[in-house]
Amino acid sequence: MKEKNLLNYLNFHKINIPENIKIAVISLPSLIDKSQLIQKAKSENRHANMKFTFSNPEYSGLGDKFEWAKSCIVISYNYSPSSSNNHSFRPGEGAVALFASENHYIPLEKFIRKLTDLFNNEGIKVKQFIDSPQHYDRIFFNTSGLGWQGKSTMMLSPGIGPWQLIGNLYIEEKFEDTEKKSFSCGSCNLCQISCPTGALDEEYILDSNKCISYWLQSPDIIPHDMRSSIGNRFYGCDECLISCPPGQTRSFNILKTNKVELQKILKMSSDTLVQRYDWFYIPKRNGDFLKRNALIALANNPDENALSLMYELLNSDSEIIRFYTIWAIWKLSKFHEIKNYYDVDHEKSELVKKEYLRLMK
Ligand code: B12
Ligand code: SF4
Ligand code: SF4
Repeated sequence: MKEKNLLNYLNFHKINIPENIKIAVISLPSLIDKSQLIQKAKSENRHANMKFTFSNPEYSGLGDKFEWAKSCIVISYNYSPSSSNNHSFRPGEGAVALFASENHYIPLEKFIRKLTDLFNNEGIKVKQFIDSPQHYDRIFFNTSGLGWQGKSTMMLSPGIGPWQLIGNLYIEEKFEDTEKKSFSCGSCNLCQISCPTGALDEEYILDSNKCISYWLQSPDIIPHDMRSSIGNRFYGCDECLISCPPGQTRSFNILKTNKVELQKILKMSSDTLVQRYDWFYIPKRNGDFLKRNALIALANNPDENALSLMYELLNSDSEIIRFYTIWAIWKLSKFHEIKNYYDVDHEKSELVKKEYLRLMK
């Protein structure tokens, strides 16, 4: 029996595919299993202790998770803007990577919900995954015809490059496979040489220990050299995406919405920050980690009265804030003045004391 064509099926059910959504079908079982590669990254400690898909690679990396599933629809949402703007930052401004300038997962989730409702109404079982620790979202992308895995490890498509988020919908219905295409990066290596920290020195392999995007989401103490490499980035890093030629089909750079006023962030309460950026991955949902990012970014891109705010923050109730403020003042070469605003003998936190003494040397 001839398999159904998904596009015709959706058309028949009057489901519109928005312009910035692309879909492809892969029939199951796929015999695809990325568990070992995820496990390998973990055993070589390239995962920098992250949990996500690394918690249970045997499951997250398995393509054939469900006996009942006959196809998987791979859905990609292109979040690149249609207008362009200026990439330059003024002192005191921090950068937010484009994927996080707003909750770009919403349109992807909305479309997947539409498909789910359709299949549910037809009595067809489905299971969706978007950014879940249970599922490696890139799993079927390069065999689905949508594109290929670049040397940056990003999934790329012609005309879109890396600017896309990926979701998967397993369905209990056989649909025709999408046409396979073979693409590659060829001899390009621009992402590798654009990465400010050498996290992509080995092609197709990311060392998360060196990745800025990782550190800005990590609860661990950020190493000193990494703090400087972070520059004015407040959340996420886009260097390996911006440099990628297949994604440069429009002359866009960082939009206004990708800028934050770092001092404003530092003056907000931590709870307000968590609410304001509820789509960010924030360790322990503790807004102090976003303030930490803002402090580092402000020390790397200070404006006029950055220092006076830092002096105030030396008396913050938060251990994290005091810890990074001490470094920020050191970074601005004003460590010798710290004694006028802060008494290390009254410091309750051993961690903060240690940082102070380390920077004293
Ligand atoms: C953990 C994680 C991170 C970590 C680690 C990223 C990584 N590359 O592993 C950190 C925090 C650093 C991160 C950063 C970012 N992330 Co992230 N992240 C994830 C998450 C949760 C799991 C990824 C994972 O399992 N990695 C494990 C390793 C083993 O996977 P891998 O690098 O893809 O490994 C492959 C290659 O090494 C390849 N390989 C190995 N050897 C060879 C050899 C050859 C020849 C070839 C061809 C391939 C190859 O095989 C491996 C398996 O396919 C997924 C969501 C999900 N649930 O899947 C999102 C996800 C990967 N992230 C995403 C995004 C958008 C980002 C950022 C762009 C955000 C930003 N602007 O800051 C950056 C990009 C950094 C980068 N260059 O990858 C998107 C990527 C979409 C896309 N187009 O690919 C995803 C898919 C979320 C989503 N649902 O859309 N992320
Ligand atoms: S996200 Fe930034 S630090 Fe991480 S690999 Fe890409 S360019 Fe390097
Ligand atoms: S910058 Fe070049 S090498 Fe890197 S992912 Fe893009 S096309 Fe591939």
